[in-house]
Amino acid sequence: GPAPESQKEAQAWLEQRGRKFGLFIDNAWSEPGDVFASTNPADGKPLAELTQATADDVDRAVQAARRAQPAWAALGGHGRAKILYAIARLMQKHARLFAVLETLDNGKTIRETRDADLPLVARHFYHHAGWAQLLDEEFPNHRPVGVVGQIVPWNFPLLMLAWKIAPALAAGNTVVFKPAEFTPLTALLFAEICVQAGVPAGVVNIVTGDGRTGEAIVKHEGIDKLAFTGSTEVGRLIREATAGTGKKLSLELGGKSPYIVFEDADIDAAVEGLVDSIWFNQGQVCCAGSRLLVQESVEERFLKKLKARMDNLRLGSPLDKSMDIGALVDPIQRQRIHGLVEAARSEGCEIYQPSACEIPADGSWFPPTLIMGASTSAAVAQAEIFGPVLVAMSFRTPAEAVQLANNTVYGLAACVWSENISLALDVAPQIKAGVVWINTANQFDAACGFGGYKESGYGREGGREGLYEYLVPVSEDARPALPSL
Ligand code: TXE
Repeated sequence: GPAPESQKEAQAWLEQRGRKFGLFIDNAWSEPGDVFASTNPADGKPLAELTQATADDVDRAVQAARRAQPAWAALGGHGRAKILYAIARLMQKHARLFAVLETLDNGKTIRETRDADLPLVARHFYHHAGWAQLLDEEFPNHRPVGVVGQIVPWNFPLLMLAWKIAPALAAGNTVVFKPAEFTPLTALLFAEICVQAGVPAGVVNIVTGDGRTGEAIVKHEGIDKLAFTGSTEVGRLIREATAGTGKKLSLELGGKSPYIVFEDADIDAAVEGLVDSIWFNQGQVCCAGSRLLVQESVEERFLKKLKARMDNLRLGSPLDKSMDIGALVDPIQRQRIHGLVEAARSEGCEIYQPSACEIPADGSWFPPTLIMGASTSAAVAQAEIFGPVLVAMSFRTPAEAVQLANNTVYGLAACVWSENISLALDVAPQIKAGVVWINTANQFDAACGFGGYKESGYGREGGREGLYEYLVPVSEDARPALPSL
């Protein structure tokens, strides 16, 4: 597993704070109020108690953010960049502690938190430090939106925090941020990093709690913009709640992304890509390649190789660095996924799960699962399962592949596998998805805008596109006059 020191450090960090946390508002910690528990999903044991922030708490956070915003904007791009670079460096310095804490709180494997989440988090802060420096030059006719409310889910707690907070701060906004109730711990450790990095009081405020806290943020009149990542259902509620308020809004919601394999694909590479696409983070990924569309002529060969590869996936303690599959975030999710798989079974689908895959007695786990023979309208073919469950279907022609790929209310991501680059380049733009990967999967970079079409939401995160979400245009005459020579 990870060096025992990092595990000890994570436990010491929790112990030092009495495993009980208040809210981080105006660079100060409040006394814990009404608390709820966050558990380790790998063993079901409680990790810490967190404060359920009330509407009054949210109001204090918004007021602090409003007071801090003008000075934060006036600091200028270079001043803010210095602080964002400091955050990036501190995230790298404490990467192991963050990775262990994230794994404990979420259940995802240490291999992922250490090799994917943390490097991407640091990269995101470095990248946006760069943007802060370029802001005056590249966006001369824009100013910050003001105070931003940000609500994120539990699947990539720290990475979603970085995607939200880094561009908001770079553009001169201040934030009220709410982590998901299942995974609040790394956001609280991040609050301490902000203080160390010299983030002024009120610029970053972190309030914990469930949907009620989220609702208080959404409804607060002092919020100028909301950025949400989570379920399509809650995204819809937020859209309704903000209609007519003038609040700017971006939504990153669910997905049911197609993974298309043509007969001339490099089959071994496509199998490996699929393992990454659907079993990374136990399939709890908004852009997971959860619908395999494989050309009929290679279907049998592909599925045979896929099953053999599934047999080799190791499921177990997320802190053990040789594990491929960790725990699901919560037993509620396990129950939901189980229900969907059993419904498919009773409808006559064929279900494949590796026979040698042992499920630990405690915690919330689900084996890698392949469903075959589902109709295109079946729940498992249409609903976002958000678990380690792949639904396989076949097609005959490229046109049919495109039709099946687009047969979804979602439009977040897609993969196309073919050694015939003309075919791949012809098919890719016909798929209505925010990102289409060719002969690869799950490539993320801070410089590249990420987001969806249709019920996957709107707005982009990352790169130049993402910055527009945190800026508003100003008219020419609102710009400061040029000094006379
Ligand atoms: O999401 P929620 P949940 C999908 C996925 C998953 C399902 C449920 O299918 O199984 O959603 O997950 C806050 N006003 N995705 O219940 O409820 C909540 O506290 C304001 C896909 O965790 O959307 C949390 O911080 N905020 C997705 C955040 O919203 C509210 C990632 C997300 O929680 C609120 C997550 C309200 N009324 C889930 N109610 C993706 N595509 O990445 C809840 N929240």
